[in-house]
Amino acid sequence: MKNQVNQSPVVNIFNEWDPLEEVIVGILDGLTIPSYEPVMEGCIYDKAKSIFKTQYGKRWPKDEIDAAQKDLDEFIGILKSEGIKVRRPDKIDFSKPFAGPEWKSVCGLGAANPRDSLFVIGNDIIEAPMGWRSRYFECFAYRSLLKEYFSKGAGWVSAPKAQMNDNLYNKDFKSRNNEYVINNFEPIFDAADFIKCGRDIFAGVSSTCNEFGINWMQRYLDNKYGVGTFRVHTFRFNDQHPMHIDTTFYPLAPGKLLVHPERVVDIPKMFKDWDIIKAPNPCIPSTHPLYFSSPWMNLNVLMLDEKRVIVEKNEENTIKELKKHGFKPILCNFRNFNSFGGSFHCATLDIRRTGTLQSYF
Ligand code: DAV
Repeated sequence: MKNQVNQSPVVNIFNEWDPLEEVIVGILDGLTIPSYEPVMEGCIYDKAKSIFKTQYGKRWPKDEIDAAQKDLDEFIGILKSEGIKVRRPDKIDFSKPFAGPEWKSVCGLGAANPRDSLFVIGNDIIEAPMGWRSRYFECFAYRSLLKEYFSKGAGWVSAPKAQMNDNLYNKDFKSRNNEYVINNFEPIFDAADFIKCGRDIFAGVSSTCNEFGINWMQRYLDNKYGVGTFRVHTFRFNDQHPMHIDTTFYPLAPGKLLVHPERVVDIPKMFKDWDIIKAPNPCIPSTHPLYFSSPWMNLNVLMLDEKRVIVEKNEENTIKELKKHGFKPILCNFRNFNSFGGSFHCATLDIRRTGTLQSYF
């Protein structure tokens, strides 16, 4: 294979807000119900548990997937009309069983939420170890794209393969603030447990991300870019089902931080000069099915640049609040997609934004 390294990098990401040029958007094809596994005790809300315990290996209800697909098509249409290049994962059969030497998974999950599997920083793409056994091979859905980006000069690396045996999980775990179902047996993270803000990267300890995983990320970045180039900050939030930082703590633009009003109790001192935007309560009806998450999908917006932000069409309070802080919301229906674990930030993976590495503090 011929390696060509372009002058302008095909992969270029340093923050969440530089003008977006190319993005991967997840797919609903092949989305399968995984079976209940130890990590879910820390992530899944009680009312959603039974489907994983009884319906595993099956497809999600067709009418719900069809409705989510309609949302996704609308979202892709908006991105394209804003001039952004949209890329899609490979269609993989996630219904096949797989195993490690010490565990089995009856099937995979899907590739609806690329933000979880791959961490893009600078010109580099890092495959996450993943917090769920059922998601162990999820990054394979992106391998065609990864090979293409690699051939055009991007870095491509995988975090250490996790053993994911029973030693990783805390026995007698109970969902409480500051309790996590995983311990520090080995480095574990989902890519969405990190969020980027130039030289500063914020990580939330969660049931899919331990301190060992965060240390691995800091050490990797130190070795690759030099000590002090990136500063990974570790936070703990008040959340009984912590999973991923992007519904909790989200630097939207220079000087503007969006936070969950209850999970973030103390704003870190480094943000003393920033405009802190407390997310309003979500408007999603309590009857709407949410299989993987809390209703706080309203925080999970996508920045197209420092002003333009994609927001769920029905989240009127969030739309108002963002306008008040100088943003220009672009509205898109996404409720039905939300059922499957994420909103606009989760459903995408930024590949290229126009911009350079800077410090915002
Ligand atoms: O707030 O339930 C959902 C995960 C988003 N990737 C929450 C976290």
